[in-house]
Formats: sequence, structure tokens, C-alpha cells
Amino acid sequence: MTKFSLKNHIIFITGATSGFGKACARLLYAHGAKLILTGRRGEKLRELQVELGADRVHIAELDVTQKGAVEKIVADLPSAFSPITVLINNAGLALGLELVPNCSLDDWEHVVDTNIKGILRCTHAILPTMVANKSGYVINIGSIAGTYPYPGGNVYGGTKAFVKQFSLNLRADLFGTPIRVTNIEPGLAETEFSVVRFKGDEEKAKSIYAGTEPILAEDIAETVLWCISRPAHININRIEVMPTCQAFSMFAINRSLLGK
Ligand code: NDP
Ligand code: 8X3
Repeated sequence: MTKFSLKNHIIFITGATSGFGKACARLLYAHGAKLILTGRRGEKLRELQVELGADRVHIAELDVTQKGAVEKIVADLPSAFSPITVLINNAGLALGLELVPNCSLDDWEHVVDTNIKGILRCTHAILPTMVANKSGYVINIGSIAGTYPYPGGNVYGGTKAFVKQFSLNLRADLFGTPIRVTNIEPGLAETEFSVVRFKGDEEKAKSIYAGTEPILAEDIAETVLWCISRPAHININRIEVMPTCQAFSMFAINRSLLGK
């Protein structure tokens, strides 16, 4: 089978320093794309640029919580890396797994600033050029946590529900244009996600995946590639991806209330 070519694509990835974003960078590069790789950790970006080669990789340190930062990166792009044809809104995080009464407001705000406002900032900065060029694709990385509640998911799940609905609403607003929008919603996946969630506690992070065969970052990169390689008349709205070892559970029922 011939390899799907992304030769004519310039792909902007947020959170390319790790996990899904890094795996997307490797796979999409292998298919011929030019990449704009972003994240806060400049050293990781430079390593990836050295690994892949600077001819088709532009890197830019970006903290998506910073207003105006994306606009500056886009304005400063070398002409060979413009216009952006695919935006992968991947940067995101969860902080903690505490129940609501025990959560930190600072953590909540950080997660909202990254997972919601980060996507808004990138989309607002990059989408208008796609519309003007009548060409483009926005891929958002949501989560099963945006559909299925679980104890400790609270604000993280709320942000991913936002990402899901925003993705669908983008489709509604882009009706009549050829711009495509997809929300990819992974389940249990082993990346740096849990180390970040548990604030550097590697043992606790490891315990999340113990005895499981989780999604790998490369699996999500393949999903992203599959979406981009659909013909132009096909839009994948949402994809929910779980490892086979994960499924749904019963509703919780409190049976201790009788007679109280
Ligand atoms: P990782 O922690 O491995 O990667 C997260 C990436 O996001 C890093 O590259 C990090 O880069 C970047 N990032 C975090 N905060 C910011 C910020 N403020 N500005 C810019 N970049 C930032 O986790 P995953 O690869 O698993 O996560 C990627 C996405 O997938 C997230 O949106 C996550 O919510 C989602 N997801 C993850 C699942 C999982 O189980 N792993 C399942 C479902 C969805 P840096 O630190 O260098 O800034
Ligand atoms: C990450 C998956 O189940 O840890 O989005 O929320 S989960």
C-alpha cells in the first residue's frame, strides 16, 4: 500500500514535547508533513527537532495559558512554515484525583486555562487563515472523561466536555466551508499524563497502568493520521478510543441510607 502523503501539509501541534503530541510529530513527519512543534519545554522541542531534522520542523516555545503567545508565534513563522493547514490542539493536563471538597482552586484554574482557554487561544489565532484559504483541519484531543464521569474527574472531565461540545459547535459554525474538525477522545493511555496528574509521583502514576495494556501514544498518532487521511468530503466528528482492557461500570448506589 502506498504511504499517505502529507507533503502539502503544515501541521501545528501543541504539547509536542511528550505523549500524544510527540508521537503525532514523529508519525506525521514520517508521512512528509512540515511541522510546527510547540510546548513549554524548549529542551524537549530542540531534541525532537534534532531527531527529525530542521528542514521540515520549526519549533517554538509556547505556554498555551499565555494570552497573545500563539499570535506571536504565527506572526513570526518563517514563510516555509505558513500557512498552517492542520492544527492539533493536544496540550492538556489533569491535576490531582481528589474529590471536589478537597481540590485546589489553583489547580482547577490551571486546568481550565490550559485545556479550555489554550484550545480557544490556538483556534482563535489559527482558524481565520484556514477559513480565508478555504482549507484546513482542526483536531482537538478530548477524552472519555468528557463524556463519562468518574470520582476525581471533576474539573478535568468538565474541560474535556467543553472540548467535545466546542468541537461540535465549530463544525456548526464552519458549515459551508471545507474546514474539517474532529474531537479524538482517548481512554486510559500511558504517557506522562499520570506523572503530571500526580505532580511527579512516578510510583502512583505507574500504579494507574499496573496490570493493564493501555493505549500508547503511537495509537493516538495513528488515529490522528487516519482522520487526516480521510478524503476531503469526509469529516470524522468524534472518535472515542479505549484500550480493550477498559470498559464501563455500574452506577454507584448508596445502600446505607435506609431508615435515616
Ligand atoms: P503528556 O503529559 O505526556 O503530554 C502533555 C503535553 O501537553 C506535553 O507536551 C506538555 O508540554 C503539554 N502542555 C501541558 N501544559 C501546557 C501548557 N500550558 N502550554 C503548552 N503545552 C502544555 O500527556 P498526554 O500526551 O497523554 O496528553 C495529551 C492530551 O491528551 C491532553 O490534552 C490530555 O488531556 C489528553 N488525554 C490524555 C489521556 C491519557 O490517559 N494519557 C487520555 C485522554 C486524553 P510541556 O510540559 O513541555 O509544556
Ligand atoms: C485521560 C483519561 O480516564 O484518566 O483523559 O480521565 S482519564
